[in-house]
Amino acid sequence: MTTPNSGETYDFVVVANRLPVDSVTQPDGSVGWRMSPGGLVAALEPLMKASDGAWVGWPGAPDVELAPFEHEGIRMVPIALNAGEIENYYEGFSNDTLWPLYHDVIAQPSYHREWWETYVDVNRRFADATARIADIGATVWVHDYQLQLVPGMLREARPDLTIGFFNHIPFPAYGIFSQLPWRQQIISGLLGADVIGFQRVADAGNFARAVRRLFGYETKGTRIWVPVGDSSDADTGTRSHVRGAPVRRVVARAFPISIDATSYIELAKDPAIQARARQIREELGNPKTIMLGVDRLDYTKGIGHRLKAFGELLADGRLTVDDVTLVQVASPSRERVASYMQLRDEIELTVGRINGDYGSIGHTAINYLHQGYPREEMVALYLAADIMLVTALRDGMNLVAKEYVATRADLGGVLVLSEFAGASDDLRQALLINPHDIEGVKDAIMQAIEMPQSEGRRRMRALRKRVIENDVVKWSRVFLDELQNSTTVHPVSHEHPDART
Ligand code: GDG
Repeated sequence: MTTPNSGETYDFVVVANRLPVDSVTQPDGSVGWRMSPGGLVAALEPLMKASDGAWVGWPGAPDVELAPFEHEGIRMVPIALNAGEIENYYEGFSNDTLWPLYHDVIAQPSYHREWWETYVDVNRRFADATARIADIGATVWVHDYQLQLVPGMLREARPDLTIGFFNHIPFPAYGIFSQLPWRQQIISGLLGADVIGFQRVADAGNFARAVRRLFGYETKGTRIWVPVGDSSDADTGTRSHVRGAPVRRVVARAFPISIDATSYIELAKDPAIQARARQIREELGNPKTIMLGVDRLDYTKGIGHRLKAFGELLADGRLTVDDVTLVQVASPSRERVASYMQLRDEIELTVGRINGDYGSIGHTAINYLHQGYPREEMVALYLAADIMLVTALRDGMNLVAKEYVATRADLGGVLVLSEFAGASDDLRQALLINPHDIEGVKDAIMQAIEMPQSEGRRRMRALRKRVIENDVVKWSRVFLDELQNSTTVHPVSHEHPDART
């Protein structure tokens, strides 16, 4: 067991790949920090400030060795990564092995033993840093697929901790997950947590099945009984179970993430942002219909499928560029990973072809923007768009869909939403589509364009109710309540799981 530092310790520790700050160079040349806006920060900031909280994460640039520092009331504990580690752990194993595997192999995952070794090393570094700063009996909340070994490593070093884990991306069916050469180690690592959160019920079910298939542990509903006497090895994933040994209850269930709805509602009320939305419409030539896509440029987002459907509607003459324009924000992402470079080429070729074939002087079919924008501009775009297209092929949740809905207090706008995005579990009043069914996507676009205003308003009202009632603050509260409950109400026992309800 590691003992916490005699100095700085914290009773609530968030562990995520990235710290919630970006570095900024000040006018005088010195480097400072700016909070990076995001739902997770919005949800956890009040909690971190209210408790004695710290955030462990990578500052986002290579070889940045920094002592812990305070920013806007949050203690930041930076983890340094060198260029080789970024290549193997982050761009390699996280984004070119786990990301495609967990998104149903839309792109081919690459399996490299040296990437895996660095993933183990970096996870160990995060776990060690956390073990040193967590107070006795502290609560630790680990986030996402980059850090799946951390719960197991932490439990071994610090059995006194209460450990939660949340997976922001899907968890694949066993038939796909089982491709992973290190599948046992990953499951073993995750089972170190007391509560393992997923976006969808189906993700939690896939995880429980992997546990049964790989370890034969008992699972019932959202509960998994993990023998405490098992010794696990992060490198090999082997586990040896002592019969009759006590069992530890782990909860694996869905906690669908959401957004900081209030901040979007507030931004949408801002007269300057409303004026900017009107200006965007004018700059686009006041078309009858503006369609919008906002995604990181990622192959999971189905941008190509969306473009294909729109291109065919123009080719069929069901739409013309005089009436409809598509604004596609594709924010730059993972630009050093080969599959992302190839995707960018494909998307840009398609955009160029559609614009060349169907555009006219003064009317561009697709306004393609390979840029990131401030949140105010995103909200202005949401306000300006008559139709929001979310056509993900696989997506843990998709926050863009929820942001669009929160923004539309005017009850305007229609959301077209892929059933393969976690958001579709909740947002049933959207026009739900299967993005692989191009005819279906085309019909949904036409239905959105032709939708009577009364129907659009009715649907938007229902969607907004869901998003406003289930915001990110509620998400974190429900997760942390489950976590507290898991350790206080159900301690380790010798009972056989079958004896429980
Ligand atoms: C992962 C999971 C899950 C995008 N471009 C700009 C910009 N964004 C913002 C959006 C939104 C966020 O980035 C993207 O969130 P998504 O949920 O849509 O997708 P991922 O990045 O893939 O997130 C996903 C999420 O984690 C949370 O658990 O929902 O399924 O894949 O907030 O607005 N923001 C600004 N400028 C941009 O150009 N300001």
